[in-house]
Amino acid sequence: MTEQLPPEALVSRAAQLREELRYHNHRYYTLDDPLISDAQYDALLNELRAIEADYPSLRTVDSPTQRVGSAPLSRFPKVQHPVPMLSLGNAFGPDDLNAWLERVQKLLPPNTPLSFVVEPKIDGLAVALTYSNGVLTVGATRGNGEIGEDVTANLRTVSNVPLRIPVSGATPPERLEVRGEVYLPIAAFEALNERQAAANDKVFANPRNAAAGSLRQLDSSITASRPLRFFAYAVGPFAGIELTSQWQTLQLLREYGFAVNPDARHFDDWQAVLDYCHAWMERRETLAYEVDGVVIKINDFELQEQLGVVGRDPRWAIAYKFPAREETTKLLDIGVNVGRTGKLIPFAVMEPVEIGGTIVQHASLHNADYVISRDIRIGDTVVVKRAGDVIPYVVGPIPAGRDGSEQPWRAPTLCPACGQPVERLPEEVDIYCVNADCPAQLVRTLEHWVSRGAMDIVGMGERQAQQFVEWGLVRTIPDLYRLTAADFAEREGYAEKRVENLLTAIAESKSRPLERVITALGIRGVGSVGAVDLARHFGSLDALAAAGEAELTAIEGIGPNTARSIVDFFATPANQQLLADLQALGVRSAADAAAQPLGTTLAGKTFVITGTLPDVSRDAARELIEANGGKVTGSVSQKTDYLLAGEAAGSKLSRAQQLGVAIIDWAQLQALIG
Ligand code: JCF
Repeated sequence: MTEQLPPEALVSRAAQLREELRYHNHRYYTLDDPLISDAQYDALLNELRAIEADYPSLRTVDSPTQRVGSAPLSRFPKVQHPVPMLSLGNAFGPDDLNAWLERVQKLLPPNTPLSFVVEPKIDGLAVALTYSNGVLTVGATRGNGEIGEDVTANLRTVSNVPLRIPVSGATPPERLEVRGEVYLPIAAFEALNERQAAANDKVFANPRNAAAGSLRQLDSSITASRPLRFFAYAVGPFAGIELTSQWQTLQLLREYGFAVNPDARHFDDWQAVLDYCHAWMERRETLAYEVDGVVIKINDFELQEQLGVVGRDPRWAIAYKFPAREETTKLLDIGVNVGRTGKLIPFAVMEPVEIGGTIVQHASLHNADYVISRDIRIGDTVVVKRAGDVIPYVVGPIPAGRDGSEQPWRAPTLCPACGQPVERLPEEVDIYCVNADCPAQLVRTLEHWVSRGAMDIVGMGERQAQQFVEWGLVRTIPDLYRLTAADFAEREGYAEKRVENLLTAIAESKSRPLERVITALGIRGVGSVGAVDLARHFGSLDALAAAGEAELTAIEGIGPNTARSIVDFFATPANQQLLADLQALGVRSAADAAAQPLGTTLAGKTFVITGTLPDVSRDAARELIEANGGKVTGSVSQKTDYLLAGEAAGSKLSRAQQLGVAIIDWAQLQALIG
């Protein structure tokens, strides 16, 4: 078959892609300092692959599509891998996985029985450890798969890399090369970045880069100071042992003393493989380390041999890649919000970017210190992360992407809302507006007061809170209960009927149960769960206000900091005035009958609620549990009887699984109550 001459435009596009890919490849693999996200890199690579597939004559021997990885730095001795270290082809959904299985089946005799080994794909860097008569002699990075770097001294510092095998002391194999992934746990990555930022050192974009940067230190004492870990997942050349399958290999490696991923599974059934892959999409959040997909391998080594390898990708294995949770984009501006307590919170305004199916254009910058210590500048290309149910946040800048036009940010010295000077307490990373009359604080306080978990005033939200403060209608919370229809005369968007509904909703909120009033007060450390404990214990605001720290800390769930902040709250004259005004206006301050249990079906049972429930809010679920005599707490422990789990449940779910706590859904809860 003769190929048509490729159009000029494609010839030059292919050349351009190759050059860009080579550049980014070098930054990523050799310098551990990528300029673009993995997803962006993959998009470029896929575009080039597509062009080369249509016009094979454009496929040069040195095209990045023909080789994964890059040349090692010259500073470490090079190591030739006796058997090349493979990479993995990618699948991005069940269709890709099914297509892979079909290809495998086509290449094998009809009806060959297949079994699969599935394991989470660790986002670290691949290494090969050579053991001669049981002693670790050489440790090398993967490099380009053919030639890696000798980082033996550094690998020896990785605490769970065995220096001698087997652990049992039994006779070692004559020769064994163990392959696996070196990684940095997420908590260690975050702690490392904190330290790096504090020391004005480079902040790593992700745990993978941090692991690579740590392993490729010429000074191995630096490597030793980073808590790297290793998971073994394959073997290279070996002599003196017999291995016939991937599953058997994992068992042997574990016996020898290697860490093998506890979540590796062996399945005969393809549907079980697909289900397991799917389950990992959510479970990935629960691990202490970063996982970017799932690896699926044909178990039997003979079948692996028959299937063979194309380029660097084995036909007998595939990586099912999860949607990326990290992207790079441009930081357009840094805004500052004023919180309910007056805390100034910087946030990033960015060029919109899609992360895991959601368009993100705002992200947290945590606090002023974070922005300054990481030297995040307006105009920078930044790494943004969106994981699980946390608010997207900026991980850090990519300084190499700067062109000089970026503007360093300075922490505000005046409150952006009221213009009064801000304060910073020594030893604290946060800046506060301490003006008690700051309108932004009032808006936030009001917003919180009317919110669903607090006084639940329907028809009021952020916008109304903003307007009422702006129009001077509300200067304190009690003002809310002094509003009349006349206040809204002639105001756009406030027709007669709407005002009537709003005033009714405000009036109705006066009889909310005590725990909601306590929640609404917004005492630092007291959330809706703590408020229930306090309401149960004290029965009235007056009793709570009179409590001392000792009595408060004796209540389960109330720690010393919260106890202190409760006492401080009620000791503050402005708050005493607030409570007196509310009482005078008819906001109830005694325990409501509804707060007492209606039923006792759940008496003595402790629940934790997590995830998104169908049709009901978590607050409503909590009220239902409490109305039936049950107790709801915030975290899973030995004492938890049930975890009520909804969609996208995260770490609480895995903790409950670990502790063997019964996990129920909304329908099961209703069934329990009857
Ligand atoms: O966890 C991994 N990152 C991982 C990478 C696991 C594996 O079983 C792999 C791999 C890369 C290549 N297996 C191959 C063949």
